[in-house]
Amino acid sequence: MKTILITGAAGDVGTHLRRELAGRYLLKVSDLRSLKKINREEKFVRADISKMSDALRIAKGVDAIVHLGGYSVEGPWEGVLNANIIGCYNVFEAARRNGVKRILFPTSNHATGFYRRDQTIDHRVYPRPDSRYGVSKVFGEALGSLYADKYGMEVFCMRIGNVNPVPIDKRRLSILFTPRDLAQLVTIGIEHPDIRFEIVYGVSKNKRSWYDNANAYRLGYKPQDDSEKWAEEILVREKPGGDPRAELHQGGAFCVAEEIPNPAPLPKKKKKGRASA
Ligand code: 15L
Repeated sequence: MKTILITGAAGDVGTHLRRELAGRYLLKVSDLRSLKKINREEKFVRADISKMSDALRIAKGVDAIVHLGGYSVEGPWEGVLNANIIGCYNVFEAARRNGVKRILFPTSNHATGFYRRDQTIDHRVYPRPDSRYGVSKVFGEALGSLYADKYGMEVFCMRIGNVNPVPIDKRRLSILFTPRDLAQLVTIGIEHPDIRFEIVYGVSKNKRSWYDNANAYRLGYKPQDDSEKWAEEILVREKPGGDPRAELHQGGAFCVAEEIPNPAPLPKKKKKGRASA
């Protein structure tokens, strides 16, 4: 059975993924925070990926890395820099030095959030980040491309929408990514024999999607879920108005906000500039 390192395992996406992958892989799970519950086939290692020594330690002896660790929304530059620029570099470099060839990098819909909602975009569009956070995801994609071309690593970038069992608002109807579809795409990223450098969209088969996800389908992705069955209920609930720039663009509030509340804040005393791993 393959051993997979999941960084940022205590976060929302990490928690869904660990549950979905349980029993299919040996999971080495890391984070700066403690995990609420550790399953039998999991091994927890606490780490701060903004430190190279920690990144080198956790990347040892694994077959692939799913690098979820980092700042997951728009926020102060110092936090984004430490977690998503320095931390991301450390994880790629630690993988290379440890001979781990395959990295799955969950980038984000916010790498392309300044495309308009009336546009359909595919994996070949030029990035249009909507935030410092979005810029950090473009950095991760570029780093992945470098490590694939220069060092022969196998890099699978998933521009993730919103991981949730159900959509939470109108924007998320277009980018819902259910946990079981997430698990399917991650499994392709781990198992597909021909990955060199790929960008795919991490979304379910949503009727209202803004993406042409042909590259994911080419690799065998067959999403099971479509947000449309919740559309009526969501649209009735949605209050009209809001910032017109947010409404116009795919990134929504990320296009206008300086800070989005962090869904997984770090323990208070460690918050400044630390990276969850
Ligand atoms: C993301 O990239 C974030 O990590 C997540 O917390 C959500 O905000 C998501 O995008 C979204 O756009 O809903």
